[in-house]
Amino acid sequence: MAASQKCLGKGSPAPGPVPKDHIRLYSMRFCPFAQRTRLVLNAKRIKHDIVNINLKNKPDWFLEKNPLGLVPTLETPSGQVIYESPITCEYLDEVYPEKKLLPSDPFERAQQKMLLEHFSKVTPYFYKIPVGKTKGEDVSAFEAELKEKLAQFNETLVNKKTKFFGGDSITMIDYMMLTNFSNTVGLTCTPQLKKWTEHMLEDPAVQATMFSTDTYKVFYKSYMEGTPDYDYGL
Ligand code: GSH
Repeated sequence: MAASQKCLGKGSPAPGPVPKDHIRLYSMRFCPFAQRTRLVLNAKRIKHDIVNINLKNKPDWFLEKNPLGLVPTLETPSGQVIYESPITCEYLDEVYPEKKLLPSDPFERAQQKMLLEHFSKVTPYFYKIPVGKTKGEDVSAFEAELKEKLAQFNETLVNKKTKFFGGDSITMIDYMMLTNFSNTVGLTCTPQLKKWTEHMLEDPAVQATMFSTDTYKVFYKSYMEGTPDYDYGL
């Protein structure tokens, strides 16, 4: 089940058919969007296999499955293809109904999706800040904007008075928002968000899909240098 295979690039033979009782995830080990799908697969204990893709040099057979050329992409044994991380996660939650991660109440579900829209405005900063720093640029304005947005998430948790964004146990929105915020800016001004991060790190699905801080550092260094080491640590 673990993502342990070396990535496949252009010219690699296409993997065989998806086994009958499995679902397949096309992934990249360090992709935060693919991690969402990996979290849901793990949390719901869904039988799956993982094919890692060399995103710098994508195989033609992968582009035929997902013309956007993005991971995560799911494939079922009958050849159905599903992509875009929130769509893959919702699909899995619907098709594998045990341990539902999305709330059954339509308003609560809508609230989670709205929160995800807010979070999606934040994700570019996780790229802009480290890239700017690598280039020696002044990123203080980006950092201030990110801090302001994180303060809003902190406020959401304060108002809800719950451990997680959907209540006192982990639900879909927590997996969608999983990020190591503290890598980008400190969390001293957002104590509830800091606690949320700590609770998240206790979750078995989170532990099963995360690498060590040092491993991420090495990967991101290679990524910033333009030669991402997708197989680092294998
Ligand atoms: N909106 C997509 C989602 O939520 O699934 C974003 C996925 C995404 O950007 N994945 C990156 C990717 O596949 C890897 S982290 N990049 C390949 C490319 O841009 O060509």
